[in-house]
Amino acid sequence: MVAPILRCISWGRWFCTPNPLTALSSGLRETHSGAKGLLAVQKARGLFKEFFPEKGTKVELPELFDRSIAGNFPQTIYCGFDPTADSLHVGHLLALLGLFHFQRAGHNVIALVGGATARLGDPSGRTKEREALDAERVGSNAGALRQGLETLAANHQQLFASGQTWGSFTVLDNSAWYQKQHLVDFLAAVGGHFRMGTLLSRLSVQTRLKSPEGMSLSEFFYQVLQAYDFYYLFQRYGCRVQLGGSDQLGNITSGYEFIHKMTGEDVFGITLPLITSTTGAKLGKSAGNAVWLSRDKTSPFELYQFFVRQPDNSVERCTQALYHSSIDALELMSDQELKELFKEASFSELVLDPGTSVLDTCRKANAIPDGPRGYRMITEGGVSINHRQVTNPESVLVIGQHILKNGLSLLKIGKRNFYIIKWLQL
Ligand code: YSA
Repeated sequence: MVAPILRCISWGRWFCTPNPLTALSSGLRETHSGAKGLLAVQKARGLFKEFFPEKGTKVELPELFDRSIAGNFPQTIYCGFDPTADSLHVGHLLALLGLFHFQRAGHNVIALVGGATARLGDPSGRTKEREALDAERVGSNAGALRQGLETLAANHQQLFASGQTWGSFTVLDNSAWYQKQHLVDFLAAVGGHFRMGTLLSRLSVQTRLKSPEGMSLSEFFYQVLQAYDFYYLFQRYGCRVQLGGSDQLGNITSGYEFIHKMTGEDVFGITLPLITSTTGAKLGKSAGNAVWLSRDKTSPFELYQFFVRQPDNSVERCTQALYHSSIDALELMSDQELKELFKEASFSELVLDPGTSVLDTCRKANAIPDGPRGYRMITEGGVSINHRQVTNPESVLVIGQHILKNGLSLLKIGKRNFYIIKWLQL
């Protein structure tokens, strides 16, 4: 069972407190020596699912991030978010964290609000057509999403800043380039480069064509717009990588094919695993099971409860990504924020001596009884540190694993007893 704690993700005042431990934690940060390592690290963590194409014709994806290849650094990476609601939700979190990892590694990232695409409705992963949204509604949702993205990015910057050079975080809206686009000009310039057979073969299209409702032309056209966005961002910002949940595979492939046809250049897609509900449905607004990141829609406590409730098998299903997202989020929290979230938890400040063990920690925090009973609580699996079960009482605490980058450890005894430990003299 994981208990990711994501209050710091829900925007609003949770993000307002600068982390007093930033300076301390910066020394403990995972170093991003380049995104070649980042790709491998995040794949191993389960945040990145697939990279495609596996090989470019001129360049391969890892090479783009290899500092030793002159002129190839920094890269620009984008991910799109359609404003079909007035808040981001937990499903968007993985993609956003993916962008943040690239940004910390020195690359420029673009969060694209789909002010135009949201009007058509992405058919990917849907069995039914999306309810049409009028321009006014999409416009106000787009404003809310932009604000959410900017708040998250600003707080990420504030809480995670280190001496290293970060890439930029830019929010764009694709309505900016479609607003001025004449339909006939667009079809004449772009339409001829897409083959119907290829478009029809996409899983998102096939699924919908076979459904009783069928598929509308606007939905069918969606992938062309997303492909054009990728092309536009490639031309304007040199963006060669698009990130998205695995439901975006078809749309990203359309962009890859279009750019390759138009320019002969290599671009790439990176997918992330889909977070699903316990019944296997993709978490999101459409399935009616969204867990919002805006605190006005889902309270921090409910957000936390959502993660606590995740059964082991669901966490395994969406790989380790969710678990690691929770740790990333936990690291973004100040001790003040943790205290607020875990109102019931006891908070101790302890000195970390060399060799401090799991047993010492539990005892010093008064989390387990003295004697053999306390020892057994650990060996029998009742204790976890930072959501990872620890069963060896003698194992020594390790910075980066048992002690987070912000100098905190979250100790859990049994199902619901939490102890927050702030380590002094790290
Ligand atoms: C992308 C690129 C463009 O050029 C224009 C628009 C887009 C938006 C894209 N077609 C889309 O509809 N995205 S979304 O608004 O539904 O979700 C935003 C991102 O979060 C996507 O990458 C999506 O795959 C991801 N996502 C949504 N629910 C998810 C999830 N990822 C993991 N688990 C979930 N439950």
